[in-house]
Amino acid sequence: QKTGLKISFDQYYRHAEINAYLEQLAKDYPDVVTLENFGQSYQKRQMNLVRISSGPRNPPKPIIFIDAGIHAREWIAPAVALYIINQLVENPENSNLIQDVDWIILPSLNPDGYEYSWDEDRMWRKTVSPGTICDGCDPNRNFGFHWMEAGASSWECSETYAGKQAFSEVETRHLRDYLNKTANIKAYLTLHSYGQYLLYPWGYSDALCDNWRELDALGNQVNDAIAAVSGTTYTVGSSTHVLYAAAGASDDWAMGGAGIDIVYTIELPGGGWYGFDLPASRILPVCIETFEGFKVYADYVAKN
Ligand code: ING
Ligand code: ZN
Repeated sequence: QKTGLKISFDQYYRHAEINAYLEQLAKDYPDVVTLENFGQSYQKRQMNLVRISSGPRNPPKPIIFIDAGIHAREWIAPAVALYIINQLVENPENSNLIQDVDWIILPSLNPDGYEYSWDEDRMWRKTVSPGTICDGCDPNRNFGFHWMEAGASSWECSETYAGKQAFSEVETRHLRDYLNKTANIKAYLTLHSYGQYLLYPWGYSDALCDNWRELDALGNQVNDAIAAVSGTTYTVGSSTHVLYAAAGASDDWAMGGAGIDIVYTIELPGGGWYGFDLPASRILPVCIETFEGFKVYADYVAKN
């Protein structure tokens, strides 16, 4: 019997509330949702992910892995991740989306930073691991693939501080280990804000990944599907070509380290005063339009 814990998309949720929702879903939909321990954050917050699957198949179904919240202040990212989970599990109209694809979704990859952005500094981006002068490391410069080669800082007070060494942060190590041990991940999608970009590798230099034409074409299809809802358009291209070079990001590592083929950093729309503080009234419209893009990813992964 469902306990009826209701999630809505007119507000942002604290990390503990996100955990509570995931736990409840796993209880309410045990045939479809599996809650998994991803590990603990630096400050020992519990990080969970959900696997969403209509059931096993032989050979196994391809998996779409989605994470969000690697940057603390980008609150719309966990919100969209929760919406995807909610729609895949609780909306029967979307049952086709879990027939041929399994989904693994981690809505809160930097929970310490996220909570700090609620309680202390709305503009916090990094982790909170202590430094000598300044705390925190940019987890999206901390992955060990061409680490520190571009767009990252070795100064610990910088917003793009890459850490003392690659994978210095426990949260990035958890992601590395999870992607390394999990077979059949076909697509890695990481949610950020803001700017409306669909970015594919590489970020460490202006080189393009081998399958960039495929990623460019698919990105344009995703953009078309999102734009059809209410006109929001995304810029599609490699990180370095359309935004800026940055080494040590999770997307480069997902492709170059974990060997995943379909890899994008998705920069969701901005809003509010700073760009990261999209008003709560904008959450639902952004979720609805973005979900159309995820349908395109699911379709592509199922067929290729
Ligand atoms: N932007 C991303 C950042 O980490 C990015 C952009 C991602 C650049 C991946 C290169 C590679 O800076 C935000 N908003 O975090
Ligand atoms: Zn970001």
